[in-house]
Amino acid sequence: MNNQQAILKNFSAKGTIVSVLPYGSGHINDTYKVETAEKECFNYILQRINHKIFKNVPGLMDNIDRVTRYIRKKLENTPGADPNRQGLTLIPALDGKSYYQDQDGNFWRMYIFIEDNRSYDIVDTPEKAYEGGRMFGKFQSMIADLPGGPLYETIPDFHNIDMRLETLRKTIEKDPVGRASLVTAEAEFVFARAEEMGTILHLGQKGLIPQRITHNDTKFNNVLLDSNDKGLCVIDLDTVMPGYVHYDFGDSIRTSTNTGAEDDPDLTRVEMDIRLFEAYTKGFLEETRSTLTPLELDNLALAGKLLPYMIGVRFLTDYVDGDNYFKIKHEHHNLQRARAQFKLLMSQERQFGAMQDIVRRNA
Ligand code: ADP
Ligand code: GN1
Ligand code: MG
Repeated sequence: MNNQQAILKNFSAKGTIVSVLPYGSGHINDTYKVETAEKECFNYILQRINHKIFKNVPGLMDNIDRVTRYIRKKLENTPGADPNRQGLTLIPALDGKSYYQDQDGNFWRMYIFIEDNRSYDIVDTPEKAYEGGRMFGKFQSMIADLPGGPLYETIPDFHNIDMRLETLRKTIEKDPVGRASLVTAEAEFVFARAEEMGTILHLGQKGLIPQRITHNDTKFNNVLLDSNDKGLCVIDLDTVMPGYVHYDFGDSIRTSTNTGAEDDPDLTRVEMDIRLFEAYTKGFLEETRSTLTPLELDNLALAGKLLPYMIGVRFLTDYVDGDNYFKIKHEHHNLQRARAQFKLLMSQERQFGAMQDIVRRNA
């Protein structure tokens, strides 16, 4: 807490700090909730940005600064909107920058804490799934006309499945911590599906589907709902950059339709609930369908399968590599996560016809 207290002195936040406590369940950054004594002052989120993963933090923060300012401007011009709750608000450092770098080279940022929010790791009703779909769809349409040129690519090839598979292949070959023999069945599962899973990337590479500004981390806990479970704010903007609509749709399907946890040790709990798929799709397409091309729409259901596959590949790679990327809670956590993602994919494969029908009905 002392270190964080010293860091906080470098930001222009108002109020007397009473506590700084670890917060949330993100796998990448270190997040703290900062509480202030005065009723009239905001509480805050303080984050140490993972600069091992994000190699150019000033570039990343410039993206976030541009996106949050643009959304704020739109909200300020929307009657009845609340810009401090419906968008993220950065608190500048004392030198005016959007982040502070400490003596050890760590990068920190601060946001206004959005009060009375609900953040869900598992979605249990179609109403919540619908709200998430609406919010991520709206986010995409809100920043579609962002001025000032393309956003900086904070992690190059983030959703390039060919590259992810190549990394898995090489990591298994190198076998740095002697785990390769433990993942033979999972690797076989992965490589048997490689061709189908390359479809969206290859359409993009041929210029047949457009690059848009996408969020790229639309896990359901990256949208905050309000105390009535209505959509409030899209958060976690580290990977907002150019991408295909499929990545945003698919990652939300991965997390909003799973009846189990992302890392469920009990695979019998992991299934795709088709009612949740329908509700999310309805919300997402209500906000985006007028801008999507027929080919984008034709491949949305496939995107629902692609993201569990791709994140499963990433968890598996990190496991074989010795857990250098995702935060883990126990020794075989990344393998457990990968298995849960592949179980979800199998459930989707059984229901793929219904997924395609739902997209068609809502397109
Ligand atoms: P990570 O990249 O590690 O997932 P996030 O930016 O998603 O980091 O933050 C982690 C968690 O902190 C979120 O899931 C959410 O619960 C909470 N959080 C982040 N920003 C805010 C905010 N401005 N107001 C309230 N809660 C927030
Ligand atoms: C990470 O930051 P967080 O926890 O919202 C990861 C996503 C994965 C997700 C899996 C920058 O998201 O890509 O889908 O974990 N973020 C990054 O839960 O790699
Ligand atoms: Mg997050």
